[in-house]
Parts: sequence; C-alpha cells; structure tokens
Amino acid sequence: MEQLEQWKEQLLHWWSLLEEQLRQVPPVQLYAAAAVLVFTTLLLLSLRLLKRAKSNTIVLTGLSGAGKTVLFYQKRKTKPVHVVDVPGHSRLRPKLDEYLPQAAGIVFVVDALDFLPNCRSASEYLYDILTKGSVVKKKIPLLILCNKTDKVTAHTKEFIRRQMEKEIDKLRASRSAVSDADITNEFSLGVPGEPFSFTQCYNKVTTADASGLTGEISQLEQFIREYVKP
Ligand SMILES: Nc1nc2c(ncn2[C@@H]2O[C@H](COP(=O)(O)OP(=O)(O)OP(=O)(O)O)[C@@H](O)[C@H]2O)c(=O)[nH]1
Ligand SMILES: [Mg+2]
Repeated sequence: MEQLEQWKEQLLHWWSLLEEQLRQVPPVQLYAAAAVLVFTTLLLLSLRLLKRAKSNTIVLTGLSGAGKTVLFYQKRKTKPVHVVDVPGHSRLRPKLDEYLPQAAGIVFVVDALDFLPNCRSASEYLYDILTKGSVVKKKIPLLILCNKTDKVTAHTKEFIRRQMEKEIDKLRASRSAVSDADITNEFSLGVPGEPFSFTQCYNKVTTADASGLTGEISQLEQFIREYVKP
C-alpha cells in the first residue's frame, strides 16, 4: 500500500517535470510531432491492410521443365486469379521469396513423366520450400501437382508422393547433421525418429494430377478455389 503511494508521488513528480518541459517547447513543434506520429501510424496500418489484401496469389514452382509455364497459360484462360510462375532454374529460385509473403497457396509442379531422374533434386527443392519460415509460420497450403499425366507412362501421384517422402526422409538426416552451420532451413521437418510423411508438415500438403498440354487442370482449379477467396 505504502509502495503504491510512493509510486503515485513519483509519477506525479515526473508528470510535472514533463509539463514544465513541454511548456518550454513552442506549440508549433508540438503539433508537428503529433502530426508525424499520426501519419506514421496511419502509414503502418495501411501497409498492413495492403499486405493482407494482396494475399490472393498462387505461386507456381518446381524444377525446370516440369511444365509450369504451360500450366500458367492454361490457368489464365479461366478465372482471373493472380498466378505467378517462378522459373525452376536454381539462379532464379530466390525470386520465390519475393512472392511467398503474398501467397495464398503454393503449387509445386512435378514432371510425372521424367520423375525418377529428377526425384532427388525435386525433393531437395521441395524440402527447402517446406522449411522456409514464411511458409511454416503462415501455414501456406502446398499442392504437389503431378503434371504431364496425358502420357500413359507418367507415374501416379501416389507413387510420386511416396518417393518424395522417402527422399525427404534421407535429406532430413543429412541436413540435420550440418544444420548448425546451415541457416537456410529455418525450420526442421517431420517428427524425429519417425519416417517422414507429408502429413507431419505444419502446413497442409496434398497431391493432384494435371496435364498442361491437354488443359486437364480441374484438380488445380479446385485447389485454387479452396484457398483463394474471390
Ligand atoms: N506431355 C506433356 N508435356 C508437357 C506438359 N506440360 C508441359 N510439357 C512440356 O514440357 C516442357 C517444359 O514445359 P514448361 O512449361 O516450359 O516448363 P517450366 O516448368 O515452365 O520450366 P522453367 O520455366 O524452366 O522452370 C515443354 O516442352 C512442354 O511442352 C504436359 O502436360 N504434357
Ligand atoms: Mg517456365
């Protein structure tokens, strides 16, 4: 109780000091300071709103040659959704980080025809995406889109999913061994001691089929409908 009184006294003392100080400052300066304060608050608020409003972007990623650009043009023929096509070449991959903050969903395009020789590098790229802070924190849903299913020799999405889970499981072991020096993977994947499965991810990971060539993209459309509010 006594302490509370002491605090009150101290506070009143500071207040009177402040008042005295303020009286010495010309009023114009006070108004200017208040205006700057209000202006910055408004600016920050509007920036925040703008960021949220822009979150209707679907980001297409995947290795070079997976068929992203063909899918991109197929998608453009239908409903107006903001889709960005990030080239798979490793030198252009940093572009992805620019779009992720606005992404409502990520579509990871896989070449289902030429899958096996590319399985490792595709899994590595996917691993990097799934451990990014911007993806994990916002739980951005990711669709593994197995493209080129117009060809009979294309692998099924179940096969591709299983192979990529196995590959990521191996990567997880090798990456965590060097993780102290490696800062690019901000988060770890899966449950330690358990075989990796996409169901263990913080964000929802699903699989689907498509053919950019024949325009069979109904499962892609469904994913977009689910996560992009018109
Ligand atoms: N059979 C078949 N071929 C396809 C399909 N989609 C794309 N292709 C072919 O695959 C090749 C690569 O397609 P792109 O769309 O350029 O690949 P990308 O993913 O944009 O590649 P980058 O821009 O280098 O990252 C082209 O020769 C396409 O004709 C498909 O659905 N079926
Ligand atoms: Mg392309």
